[in-house]
Amino acid sequence: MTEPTRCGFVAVIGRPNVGKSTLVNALIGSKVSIVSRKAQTTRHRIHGVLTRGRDQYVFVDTPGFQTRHGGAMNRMMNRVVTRTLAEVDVVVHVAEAGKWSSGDAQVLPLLPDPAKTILAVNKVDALRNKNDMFAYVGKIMSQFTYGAVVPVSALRGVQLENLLAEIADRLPAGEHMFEADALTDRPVRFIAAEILREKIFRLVGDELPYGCTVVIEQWDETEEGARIAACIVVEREAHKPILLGAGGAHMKRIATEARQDMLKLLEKPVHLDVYIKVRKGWSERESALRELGYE
Ligand code: GDP
Ligand code: MG
Ligand code: K
Repeated sequence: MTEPTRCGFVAVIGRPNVGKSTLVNALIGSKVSIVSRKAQTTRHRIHGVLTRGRDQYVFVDTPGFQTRHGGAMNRMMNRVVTRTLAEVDVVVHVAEAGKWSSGDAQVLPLLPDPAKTILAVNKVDALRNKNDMFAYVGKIMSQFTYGAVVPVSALRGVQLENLLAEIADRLPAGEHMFEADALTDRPVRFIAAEILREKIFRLVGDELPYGCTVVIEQWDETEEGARIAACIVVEREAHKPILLGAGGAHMKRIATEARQDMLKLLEKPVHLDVYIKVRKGWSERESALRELGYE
């Protein structure tokens, strides 16, 4: 008799910049959700799917917690996180080796049943003294009793098999929800917008406040190529020159790099036009957020 298949949702949670996106990408083995140095670059739930033998893991890359800024954006993201954790089968709480802060502690009250919750201590490659790990994990375990603890390095691919094995142990028996080769349930248009947003954050993320989003306004695709028009929505007139850079150099680079990635994604020539629009105080108004596609 063959063993039944297993399939379940896996949420990856943790404060910004602990390496959640990097970890999901490393586990799936493909670049699905975006990665950047800047906090808050994953605003959407992204399902990355990994199918191996009888097991199918459907990853949900939750948005990071934003603690310093209030507002509608923050409340909405925390609601998304809470709802996500209630729905999933396994929760992977990602923390950074040797660096436990109030941002990490804020995650604890939201964690569900300890039995389905795994602590992944990421960035072990950056830890100078490996012995520090015991004290670090001990301190965390005194606050929440995780079902398992796995030290990993998402960047270097260390211990990822062990993490997958712990997750697999917690997957419920059931039919697979996705085709074996499915990578994400996000439409290609969404991924294209994420590509552009990643380029913006990488180039001007340090100067540009969080209130910036990308809307795909035109998408004409044929066998021969794609014509895409994207609009970058910023909160203030003053954000425009930051995005543009001297003589439009930033914008040019952002558009060029995004176009190259989109070309790889679609595997055909891409003509990309990028515009900037100012929409005052948009992150404070949930109605505006919904209009822009944040449900
Ligand atoms: P997220 O905000 O939790 O999704 O974090 P990201 O995946 O965007 O990663 C934040 C930063 O940490 C990026 O600069 C990553 O390259 C870096 N990072 C992620 N995983 C590791 C790791 O295992 N080791 C090291 N040294 N850096 C990592
Ligand atoms: Mg992320
Ligand atoms: K990030």
